[in-house]
Amino acid sequence: MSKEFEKNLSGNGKRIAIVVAEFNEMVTDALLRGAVDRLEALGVSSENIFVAKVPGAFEIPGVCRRLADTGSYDAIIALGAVIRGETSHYDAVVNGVTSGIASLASEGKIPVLFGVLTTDTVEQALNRAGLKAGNKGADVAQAAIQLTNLYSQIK
Ligand code: INI
Repeated sequence: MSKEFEKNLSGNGKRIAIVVAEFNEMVTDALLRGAVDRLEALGVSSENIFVAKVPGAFEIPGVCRRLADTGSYDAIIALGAVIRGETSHYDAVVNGVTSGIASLASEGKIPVLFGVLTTDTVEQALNRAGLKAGNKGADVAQAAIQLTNLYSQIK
């Protein structure tokens, strides 16, 4: 008979790092609040949530890698907002952060969650940071807990 790994959303005892970009802070603050609130709702204690602020989304992957290399965290959550209307180097920033996080996540050491909004307008970003279309920070926080519990079952 086949066996399925258990889906477990308990954050008890988990240590979670969050890397959040300050660029477009109105949006990223809302993502951060959404993430922290959801982690706490799932049982992560506030002393076990570690927040690193970086200037912009481009800086996120480097800090995520340093955090991953410590071996001290169960998951890392990357939060940012890259808005096309606000930047001429949108594609460069998006490509940098996306490929950096994707390569770290695919190493499979710990879950690395991609909570970087890429939108055409500030309004679209705000909507996805809690105004209308849910809060991406909360969604990726829950995904982080689900994945930490899956990773610990894979032996
Ligand atoms: N960083 C962002 O996080 N979002 C943006 O929309 C953005 N824009 O508009 O350019 C942005 N740029 C800064 C970039 O992430 C780096 O901090 C900067 O290039 C220094 O490396």
